[in-house]
Amino acid sequence: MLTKQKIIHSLLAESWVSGVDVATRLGLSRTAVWNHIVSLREKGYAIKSDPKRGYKLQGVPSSLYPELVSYGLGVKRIGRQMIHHDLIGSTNTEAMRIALDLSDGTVVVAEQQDHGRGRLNRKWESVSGKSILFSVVLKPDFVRPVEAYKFTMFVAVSLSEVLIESTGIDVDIKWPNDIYVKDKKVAGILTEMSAEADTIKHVVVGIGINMDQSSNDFSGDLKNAGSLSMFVQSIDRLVIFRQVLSKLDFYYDKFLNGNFDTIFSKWKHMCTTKGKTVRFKLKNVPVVGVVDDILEDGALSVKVGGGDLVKLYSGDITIL
Ligand code: BT5
Repeated sequence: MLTKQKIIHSLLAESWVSGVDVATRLGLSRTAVWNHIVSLREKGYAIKSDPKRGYKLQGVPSSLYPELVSYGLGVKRIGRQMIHHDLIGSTNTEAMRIALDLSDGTVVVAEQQDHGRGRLNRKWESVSGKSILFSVVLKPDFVRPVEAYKFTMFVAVSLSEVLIESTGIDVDIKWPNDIYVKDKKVAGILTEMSAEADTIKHVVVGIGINMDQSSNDFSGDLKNAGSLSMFVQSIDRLVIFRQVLSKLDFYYDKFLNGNFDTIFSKWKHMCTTKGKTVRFKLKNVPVVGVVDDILEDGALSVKVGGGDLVKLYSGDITIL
């Protein structure tokens, strides 16, 4: 753990922390501790100092800094290592770029992205500090490239459960990767991977959650985009992010331990796409059908004219 992180954790744990105690615990001089306090203040921490009592944390910045996110997090893999950026092109692009050097579960998080991506290089919009934008690097040993949909599924289940548990709102999963509240898309998932023949080298799952945007924050053509603050009164980015990381860690552990069936049945239960009339493109031709089922291999089975079943493994559907 970095020294600054240890100092913040001490300050979060106690109301006053003496400079001598911190210096002894961390093996630093009192001047070194003071220098860290100065740079933490520059980062936005409000830290009171008193010659007799030491230091007291009076306020924290609104950023998703690793030292705040990690405090008492208790995760096995996801979020044990975190890299934070104030501004980056895309956390997915960055995580894919450096994945080889990162351990399983490392999180790359940003306050703002200026080239945020959806699938097929579509744009993912965000406003600084109003979303949670992060990517998780996963390096499971045994998952085959054809099972990539399982990552999207365990992430969708984790996100939905956190939102239901912490806000009480109804959340729907729209196949394959969208999280909706009522008719608004409030979160999206982008799963990318680097694979060789039958082996996955690493997977990067990118997650964007709209927290506090108003409808004016989305461009005009994004009629179905929404944020959680449109549905719930007070919602805290840091609290939700920490809950999402612990939930991801919980379900990733289940996944690694061969319990994907539980995840799949939860996913199916929360996915409202079944039974809906949908439009999609088949070899570039628009087709309308009724969703018959979501299959174990992640495919959407759609009944089209004449009763034929079409299996969709990727792409977009419009619910009619
Ligand atoms: C997604 O793609 O929904 C995946 C979004 C993943 C974003 C995260 S943010 C952190 C990480 N770093 C990245 O660069 N990406 C990931 P898709 O299903 O293709 O949906 C993209 C479409 O959603 C766009 O074409 C828009 O129509 C719409 N859209 C764009 N921004 C949106 C927003 N903030 N909220 C809701 N919809 C949005």
